[in-house]
Amino acid sequence: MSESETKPLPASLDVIIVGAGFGGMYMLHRLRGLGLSARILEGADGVGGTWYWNRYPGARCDVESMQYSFSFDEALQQEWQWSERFAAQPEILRYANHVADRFDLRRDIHFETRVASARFDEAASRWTITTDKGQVVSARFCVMATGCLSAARLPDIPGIRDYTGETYHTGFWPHRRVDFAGKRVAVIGTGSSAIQAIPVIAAEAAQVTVFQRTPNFSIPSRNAPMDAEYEGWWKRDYREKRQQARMMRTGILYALNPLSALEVSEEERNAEYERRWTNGGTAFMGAFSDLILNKTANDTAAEFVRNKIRATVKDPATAEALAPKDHPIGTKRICVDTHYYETYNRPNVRLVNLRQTPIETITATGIRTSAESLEFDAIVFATGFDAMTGALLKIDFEGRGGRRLSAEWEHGPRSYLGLMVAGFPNLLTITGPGSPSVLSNMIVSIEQHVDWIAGLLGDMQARGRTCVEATDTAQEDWVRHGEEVANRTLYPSAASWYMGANIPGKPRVFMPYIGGVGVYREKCDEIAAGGYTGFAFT
Ligand code: FAD
Ligand code: N01
Repeated sequence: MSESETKPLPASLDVIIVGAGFGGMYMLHRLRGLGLSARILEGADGVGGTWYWNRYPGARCDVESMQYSFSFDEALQQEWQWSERFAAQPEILRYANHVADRFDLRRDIHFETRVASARFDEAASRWTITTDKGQVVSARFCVMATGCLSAARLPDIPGIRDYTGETYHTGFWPHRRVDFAGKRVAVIGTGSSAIQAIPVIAAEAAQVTVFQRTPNFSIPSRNAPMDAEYEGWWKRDYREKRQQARMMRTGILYALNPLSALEVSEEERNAEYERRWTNGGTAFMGAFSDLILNKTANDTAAEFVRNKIRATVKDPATAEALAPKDHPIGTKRICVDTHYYETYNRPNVRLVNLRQTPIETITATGIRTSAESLEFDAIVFATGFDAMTGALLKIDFEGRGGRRLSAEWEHGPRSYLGLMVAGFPNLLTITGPGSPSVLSNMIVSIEQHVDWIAGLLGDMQARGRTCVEATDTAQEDWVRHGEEVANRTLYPSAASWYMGANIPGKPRVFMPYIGGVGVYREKCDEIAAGGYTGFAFT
């Protein structure tokens, strides 16, 4: 019998939190501090969210460990020691478990419990939440910490169910070690997950065949064991550095060059790209201030990376197929790798360019493209997520007057600040669409949202208020503002998951807020200081 089955779920609570990733865990901690009764409902049998599910070989963070960690507790951040510049999944999962233990969170988490529906009772101003096990709980507030990248997605490839070999999805990888030794492995997809997994799988398997529809830009991570001096530099004044990071565009403290790529000579420009390529990681995109604003500036960075790919991959046709030309660099989430392009020089690795020879069907024994039939022992689907809205829309939400979230978001998500949706009182979303979320160091954005929500609930407690709702006008203004800011950038020109473009039929709307983490924080703080403008209370 699991822990959750033995722990009764109270019939009535102040707050239900859905999800026990970093967002849900920190929310629980803050609510306890306010003296509110709260429980987390979590589908998995452990904490960690993303880092619980994504156990594929090579899974690793692309924000440096010193920054991809909680900042809310000085003792925690001083004591925890990361072993590498960019932490791998097992270490991040250990950290999540450490946080759960250190703050005694588990006693209020119900694992293996999925929320199926939530209905707002207007008379009582409370949510009635129903789980997949038929449990029903009433809560004043519902906080969704369901994650932006937690609804893993298998593609609609014909024959997918006919395949009789081993299948894996990077987003729900088995808990046991998967042995690829001596096997013929297909990998479908070339996003961040695939780019991390392919070099590791290729080092073990007999053969790896990568099925690529669209190439992505990837920057070497230059991962290395944690440098004690660097760790010391961070920890000496961790609080101050974290504060600086919070005000950055991406919530990551790194050097942003204020110059335009077009105001320096070609020599200087390439020297800056080279310096950042050598240093590794996503800071590459900070080389110049206009890379996501100006296509001509962006082209210089894109061509620099394409030339790196051409210089690394020995087979010219493979190199050209791997060199992205369909989107400006950075407008799809930039990838960070360890020897990704070099892997194509291995004799056991082959790239199939699906733009030339598309997959026709998956067969019982492998994959058939328009050109050939290939047999595999295993297929790895690195095909991504129904991002940002997927996990929320899996839950049947019924708000005020029978409003359904699925209907409200039929043409794309609409929210006020990515925190609340008009018509759904007392429902809060951590890193919801309309907030910086996936465009940031997500732990920074999670902490900011959790702190803001805790502030709101504390304020309501103090004033004896029981119900909060975003007004339609505030929501419309925020959605319009979000669109305007996005349209000033190159982002909407890419067929990315930020735009919902990876899911057939999903509305094409730029979902995160691109105004910047620091700017967004200031707006949220101003709104709170002004008595929560744009929110209606009863
Ligand atoms: P999650 O960690 O996604 O947790 C959500 C939890 O909610 C899950 O455990 C899920 O099971 C649960 N849940 C969802 N729906 C329900 C339901 N209906 N009922 C019950 N439980 C439910 N971000 C960065 O900033 N830097 C990185 O380097 C980075 N690397 C990443 C690598 C991978 C492979 C992926 C997939 C994402 C990465 N991210 C990264 C984004 C990452 O998702 C966030 O950094 C962060 O972990 C999100 O935490 P969360 O608590 O918001 O959501
Ligand atoms: O998913 P993706 P992901 N036939 O959507 C292909 C975070 N993350 O799991 O582009 C063939 O990026 C699809 O092709 P196309 C990070 O935010 C971070 O890799 O649609 N191919 C694409 O190549 C990231 O952005 C890290 O043409 C099909 C791939 O599958 C996000 O999670 C590591 C297909 C999906 O790529 C998602 O990354 C991992 C089909 N029918 C994840 N359907 C870090 O390094 C889909 N594809 C921190």
